[in-house]
Amino acid sequence: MIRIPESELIINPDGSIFHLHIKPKELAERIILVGDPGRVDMVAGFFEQILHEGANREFVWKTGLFKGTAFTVVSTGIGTDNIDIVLNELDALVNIDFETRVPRQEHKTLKIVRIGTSGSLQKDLPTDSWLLSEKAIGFDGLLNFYEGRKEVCDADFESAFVASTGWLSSLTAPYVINADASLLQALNGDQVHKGVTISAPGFYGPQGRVVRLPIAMPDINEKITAFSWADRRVTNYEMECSAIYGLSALLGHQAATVCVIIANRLAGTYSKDYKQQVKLLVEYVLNNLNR
Ligand code: R1P
Repeated sequence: MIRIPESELIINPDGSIFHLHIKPKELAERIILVGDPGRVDMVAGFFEQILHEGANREFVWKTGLFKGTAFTVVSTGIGTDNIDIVLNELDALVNIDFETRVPRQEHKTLKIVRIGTSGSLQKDLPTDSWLLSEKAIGFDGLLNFYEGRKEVCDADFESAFVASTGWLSSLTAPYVINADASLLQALNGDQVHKGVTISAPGFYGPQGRVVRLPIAMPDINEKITAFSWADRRVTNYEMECSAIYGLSALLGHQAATVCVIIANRLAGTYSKDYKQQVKLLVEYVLNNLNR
């Protein structure tokens, strides 16, 4: 087995991983990811006991017990570049021996659920509803840096999407990837909409927002809303799901994303108080992952 050099996997002097500042024994198998560091305390508020906690930059985390089961909640900050750090470091914590710096013989699978906020691209997906992402479309290009991209992505869906939207060749080609089937089943429920989620590498231009700058594909959102392929339509925009699904598939972890819709891009509406819905969704996810 090849020893991973100090420069490639940085372990802090206290034995914690470089950015997350988590030590291997402090991580639970069930992981909740939130974007906003301020939401970590809200999630941990459901724990009856806090076992470990820490913070570095935008990565704030707590491990605790929810109805007797250990969960770790970690904030990722915004964007798929942060997800590259979070997913690789979470995986290293369980699948690399920090003493010898070699991958462990026995693979450990994490259950990772992102709870976020999102903008709807469909009229019948209103603000304050919940959306479980069955598939993600990455506009961000992160997965293209990894060798196994082709094996885990849905090439047919990608081709149909590129053709139907008239995707510009000057932009990074979108990648399409599924959520973990068992987590989708665990999180399924009457109150949960299902859909296909775009993760964009920005909030404004990359999500078709025009404030002062004109954008390269002015009619992109109309085309996305109208797109359908194999009975699937694209439902919403956020900024992390694609990389979470892609890296989880490559690293051998289970991942799903469920978001509260806080804006409807077609109707031009914005939720009056989405925070209550986020809290209800957190409780729903914790209970469903605890089964
Ligand atoms: C943009 O405002 C942020 O909000 C959404 C996007 O994915 C992006 O991270 O999700 P979170 O509320 O989970 O951060």
